Amino acid sequence: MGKCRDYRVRFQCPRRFCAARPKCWTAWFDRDNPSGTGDWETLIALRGENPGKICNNPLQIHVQTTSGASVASTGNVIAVSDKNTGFICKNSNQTQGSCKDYRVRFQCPLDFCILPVCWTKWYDRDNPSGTGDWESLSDLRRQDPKGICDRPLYIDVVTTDTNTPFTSTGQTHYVYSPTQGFVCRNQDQAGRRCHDYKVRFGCPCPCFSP
Ligand SMILES: [Ca+2]
Ligand SMILES: [Ca+2]
Repeated sequence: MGKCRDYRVRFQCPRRFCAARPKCWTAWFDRDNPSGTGDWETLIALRGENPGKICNNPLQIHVQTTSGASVASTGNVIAVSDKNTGFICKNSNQTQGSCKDYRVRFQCPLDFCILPVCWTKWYDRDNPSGTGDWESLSDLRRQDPKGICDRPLYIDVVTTDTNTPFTSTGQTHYVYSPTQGFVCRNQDQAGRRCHDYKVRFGCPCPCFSP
């Protein structure tokens, strides 16, 4: 007198089916100008400044100048241009003039563009007066067991005083991840002192969760 086990199924499809899976593009991002050392449109900085606006595993990067010209047309020597790091043009690499001003966008799975993200409240459980600012996900879950979804997709970290994105502070992280939270250690900083940060997590909205 048993009952059926609970099964799940999946199907193998022709390669062209998977290749044709719908995709989408993010908005264009232009966070830097080439007036300093170059034009830095790195993924880590863009994510820090635009939390939840770029998927975790982009499929492609698309780069053009802010006026819409192709990279090739500029004659610039490009240091980095890939979907994992983003885009970097260094003025020091140019034989004539400096880098143009570029903008970038990323191709993502369609789900990313159509499924809304719900953000938790802001958390600031620690101050950097000890060894650093410890806002790890495990500590935050202990403090607020029901406040954070099981699998956060994104993390947003800003200073508590000026709401400056962590990636714009020039400080070094020890942990910076949607699944582990955020830790800044004083010992890793040039000034031996972290700013005080607050964090929040981007989750699948409850009505869209599996
Ligand atoms: Ca730019
Ligand atoms: Ca803090």
